[in-house]
Amino acid sequence: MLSKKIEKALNTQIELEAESSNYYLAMASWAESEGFNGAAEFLYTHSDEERTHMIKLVRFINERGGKAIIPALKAPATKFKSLSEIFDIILKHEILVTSEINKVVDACLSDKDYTTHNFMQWYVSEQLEEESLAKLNVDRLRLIGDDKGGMYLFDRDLATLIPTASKKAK
Ligand code: OFO
Repeated sequence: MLSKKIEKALNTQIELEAESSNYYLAMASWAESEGFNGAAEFLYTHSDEERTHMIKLVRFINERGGKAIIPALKAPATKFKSLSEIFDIILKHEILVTSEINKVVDACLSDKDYTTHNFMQWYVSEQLEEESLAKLNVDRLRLIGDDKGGMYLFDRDLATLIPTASKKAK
């Protein structure tokens, strides 16, 4: 059975995952409308992946006798300056998500909730992958700078960098 404290922490995490999904969906839509088709593909997949992270939490809370709360979300930005801006935002956002996940893990330990602690380990390793992928893209974009040919190749190659974690989450 979940304690109220852990239930609340997990529900906060649901909100963050839902926000991530919405945010990346807005970025995907912007990229598609700007003709960055590789980036759009990557971001649509990323958005779906965040949704699976959210659902995994919803089901865990309910299975353990708690009540998952599906949150209202504020509208994400609709305009972005560039792919560089998008990947800078993603990296910052994923660093924030990692620190929030660490807080949940801390709460599990102080509550001696080893079942939830074990469940959260999936998120801990997932964040490692998400942060390193976001950093890889930020670094590549910094090298490309304003080079249009480089940007074309970056966008094209993004479709091959689609994270595999969405499969693992199911
Ligand atoms: Fe759910 O991993 Fe990103 O936010």
